[in-house]
Amino acid sequence: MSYHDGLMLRRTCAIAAFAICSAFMPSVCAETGYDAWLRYAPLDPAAAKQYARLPVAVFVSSGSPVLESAQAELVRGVRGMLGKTLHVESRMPAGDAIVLATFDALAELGLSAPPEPVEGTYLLKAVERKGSSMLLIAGAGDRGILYGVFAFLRRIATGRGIEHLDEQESPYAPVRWTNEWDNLDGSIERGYAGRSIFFDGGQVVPDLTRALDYARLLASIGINGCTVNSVNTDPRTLTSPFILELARIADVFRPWGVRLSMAIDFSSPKSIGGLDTFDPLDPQVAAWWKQKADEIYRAIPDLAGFVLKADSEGRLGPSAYSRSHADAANVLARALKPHGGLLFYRAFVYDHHMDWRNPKNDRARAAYDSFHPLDGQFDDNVVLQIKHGPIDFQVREPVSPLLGALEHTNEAIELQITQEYTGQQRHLCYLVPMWKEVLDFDLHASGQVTYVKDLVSGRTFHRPAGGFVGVANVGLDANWLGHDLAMANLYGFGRLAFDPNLSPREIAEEWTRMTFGNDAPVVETIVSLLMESWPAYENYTGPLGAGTLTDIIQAHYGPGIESSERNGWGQWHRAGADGIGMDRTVATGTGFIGQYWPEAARLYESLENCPDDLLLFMHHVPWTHLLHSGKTVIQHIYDSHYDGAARVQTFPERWQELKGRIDEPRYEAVLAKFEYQAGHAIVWRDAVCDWFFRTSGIPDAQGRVGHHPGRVEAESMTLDGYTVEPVTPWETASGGKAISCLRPACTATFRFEGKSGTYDIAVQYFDENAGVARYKLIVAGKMAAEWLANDTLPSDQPNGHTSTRKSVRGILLHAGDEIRIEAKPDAKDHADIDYVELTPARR
Ligand code: GCW
Repeated sequence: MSYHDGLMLRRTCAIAAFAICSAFMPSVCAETGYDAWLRYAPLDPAAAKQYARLPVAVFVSSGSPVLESAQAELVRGVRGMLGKTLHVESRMPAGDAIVLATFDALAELGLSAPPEPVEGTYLLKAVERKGSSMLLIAGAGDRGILYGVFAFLRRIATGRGIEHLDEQESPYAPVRWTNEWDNLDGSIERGYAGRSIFFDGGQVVPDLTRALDYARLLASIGINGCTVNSVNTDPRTLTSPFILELARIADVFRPWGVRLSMAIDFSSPKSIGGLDTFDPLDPQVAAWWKQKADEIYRAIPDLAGFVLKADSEGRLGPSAYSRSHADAANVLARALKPHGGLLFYRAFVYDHHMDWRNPKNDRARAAYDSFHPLDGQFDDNVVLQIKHGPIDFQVREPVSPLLGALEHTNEAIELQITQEYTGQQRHLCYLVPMWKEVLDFDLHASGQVTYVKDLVSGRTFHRPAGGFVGVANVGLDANWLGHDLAMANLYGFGRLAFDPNLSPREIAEEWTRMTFGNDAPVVETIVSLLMESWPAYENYTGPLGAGTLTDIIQAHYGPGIESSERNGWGQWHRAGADGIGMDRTVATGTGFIGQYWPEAARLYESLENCPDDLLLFMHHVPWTHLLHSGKTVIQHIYDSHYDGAARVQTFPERWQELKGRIDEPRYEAVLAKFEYQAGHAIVWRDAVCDWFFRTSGIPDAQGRVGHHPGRVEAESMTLDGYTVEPVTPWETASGGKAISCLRPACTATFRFEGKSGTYDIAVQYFDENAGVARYKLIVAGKMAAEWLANDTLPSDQPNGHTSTRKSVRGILLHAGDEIRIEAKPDAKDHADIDYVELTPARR
């Protein structure tokens, strides 16, 4: 569905919802996901009752674009959920009222403000005043009021009372930003939900409605900054005409209290500025940056700052002139300083041409080795932006030791909302529990209790700036992230950045209630699916801290176990005949563990202490090494992959229990995603288990690996037109082979030889991004299913990215029945098939 179709549908729905829902019937009206958690769907009458005494008069003590948004949002939310129209009064009403006021204005109302509140703090309070009830939504600054309004509406949407309301919240840290990796041509690096909402064809898009609506979503969870262009930025970003275009985005962000920031290219003084150098210590270069910053602030007076990726993955940086990262950061920070801007310097700096033969080389060391020696050399408006783990957003990593190694430098933690290594929004993977573990980790900096959340927020070392950055990469898909349930990650990022003491379950529940309503089975099911999803994903994709065993060179999506070895990218797991894991100990390994403060290092240095889930990140061990769990490493790998895949087989069935309780379009869309995920988890399971079996030579004690009852390999069928081809990498096809149709049409046939009964039939085929092949499944002469291979998976070859399962359930089979697949290839999609699997019907 296009954006405009989505909007139309949303509007139709809104009108219909009003007609039907004015009678306060539970709404299962068609939705696109566009409204995300801000749907304001009508509450059922019983739940609405507790808000019956909500005043209808609203008074706002002053005016500003942010306050206008706050007031309009309040009216919109109350009207949607309670069917009540609020009246905005220009003077303080004599009777009951909802009052929106800054803390500064509270004295005029005879009320006292909290002492020294940080910007964005809000207070919700029920006050009796001169015999009338006043519901106060007060805040430190206009943003505080806006956040207060959203918090108030959240209470109503989740059915919490407002009787004796007295809630005060302050944002945990000043920096709560998203980064978007959007390119000026409209593509998005590691974006999985369509094209950019900001750019197209080298320009800012003419209609910025989508950007405005995004800012509203961000504001509702307390996000106050957004970098709109990719850190792999185009130098044209800083040209004068483009700055004026960016100013249009800043204009639509502003009413929601979201400040624009931009990623910049370090070589700009030379590439677009006409200088013959970009040496940060050259006075001409400093002057160029200063004049550029002045020009930008004339167009965007509230620009939040710059983000810089330098000397990383081919980006130019200070090393070109043998200057330090501090030299580079400071020249920019000084240009921003007079305007109050921040310079985010990314610590994601490593050598991607490292010699893999040297066992002492270690990419995980890079950020600490590059930046720890510079602590104290960065200006006060520089923030080091540090990925949460030392490698790169893997399904499991230890906390980056650099986060605990900077006492005199501002820092922000970079988390990834877009699921680059965690299923790319085709798999459900609720990341909030992972982030929470990271934020609650005690790095023991200076021997003290120092949780990551306190280090990054600047609380530990009393830093003036710091906080949380989430790489979001929303796109033009109507539901923003491609998978309706993936929005729990965007929501959860904002909620944790505002209050990292919230629990992942609380966040999941709050998000579910707002996104799908308060129906108990809906809430229970969705919360449990969310909570199970990261452990399940970890189980079927990556064992014991070895990383996500994905193809790390290309798509970062399907299995590609050996792709991390024998190259310079440094994501090595070093699996071989003798065992697996990176030895990062101080005693015999790369010394990475020595980058932690001693109390944290002690957790990892010895095999006895090292937690199982990070064992292979820290140690190289034999396949038969016994884990704390009592299992051998190899048996754990087999078991966890079978467990993880089995867990997600339950997802579609559990979702189906919600039919009729969720609007049809979102119900169907999520069901399709779950069906796909269940199939792809089996691809993962088999690829990983087969590869580790071949490498270790140790069979599965439970006899599952390599034995697949009911599976008929395509290469063993009677083929007409099809030819047998090897698949690369071999482990991504059952038996390493598939059949490929190089003629206009082909068939593959076999006879069912099992016991008569009802079966589920799974056809494992490859849906390449090179054409749209057609398939027919014919059982005993009758059409059982017909489908197109028209997904847009990230490869044009048969492999772990494209291997896809078509499941046809409840087919009656008699011994001797013929099962035939008829296929028509299209362009370079050769209608490849891996196998067919028959299992006694499950549902
Ligand atoms: O994980 C890698 C991604 C790159 C990304 C880089 C980074 C924007 O694969 O696409 O580039 O990280 O964070 O800079």
